[in-house]
Amino acid sequence: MADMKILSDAIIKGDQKTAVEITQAAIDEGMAPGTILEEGLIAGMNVIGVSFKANEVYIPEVLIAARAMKMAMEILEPRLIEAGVEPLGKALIGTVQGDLHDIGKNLVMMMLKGAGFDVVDAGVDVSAEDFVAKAKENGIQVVGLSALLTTTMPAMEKTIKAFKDAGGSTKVMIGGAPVTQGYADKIGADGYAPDAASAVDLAKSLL
Ligand code: B1M
Repeated sequence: MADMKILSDAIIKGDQKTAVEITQAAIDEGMAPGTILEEGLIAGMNVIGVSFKANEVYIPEVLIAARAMKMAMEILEPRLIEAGVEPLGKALIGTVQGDLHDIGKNLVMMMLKGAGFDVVDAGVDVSAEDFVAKAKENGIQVVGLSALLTTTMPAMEKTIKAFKDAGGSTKVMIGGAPVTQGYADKIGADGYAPDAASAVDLAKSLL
């Protein structure tokens, strides 16, 4: 019988081949897709998230684990849809207007996917209007704004204002190297996360 502990260990090690094999074996044995997701894939990514926060693993290990998860998800996703397994929530992530840095933003995206969120990638250099339009179009609950330049931080404030003006209940969280909790409080963000693993905890708390 496909062992979910071996699957979660394969994600932690970034062992794509084993992750895909065990996922396929579990599907073939008729295991519930939600169980494979929760007890295998998400369990593994959760360990990576905790270790990343504690500086026990670094960006390359997170990227390798996320890639293994992505490969396994490719075969599991159609089964999840068939089984009607609901994502944890819907998130939209992008880098604000004027800013082209996307490595941190992509990490946040991968960790959110790893935690079970349905994530829409808004890309880089995204205007306040585009964030609001994409959030509306996709029924987004949590928006994540990333900025790496001190000169683009004001675009976060502009985007938060655009969401407030548009009304609705979408929550906006922010992050990126120059961003601080104090800045988040000052511009009225719903939350700030210093790293990708904390962004997952924050997004969950904002749902
Ligand atoms: Co740029 N750059 N860059 N750059 N670049 C920095 C940011 C800089 C600090 C370098 C320096 O001068 N020491 C500096 C900014 C100075 C400042 O504003 N204070 C800088 C500059 C000035 C520039 C240009 C203006 C340079 C120029 O052209 N004169 C230019 C701007 C272009 C633009 O955006 N309009 C520019 C360009 C570039 C490249 C294109 C060459 C490249 C980006 C490639 C890419 O992203 N695809 C680049 C890079 C790579 C960097 C450095 C070296 C690395 C950034 C990075 O990816 N870090 C950076 C210097 C440095 O940090 N050492 C630098 C790794 C990444 C994982 O960390 O994004 O912080 P980070 O994400 C973290 C957290 O911040 C958090 O989670 C992640 C990890 O857990 N996080 C979030 C991020 N977003 C989050 C969102 C959340 C929550 C958490 O919620 C939603």
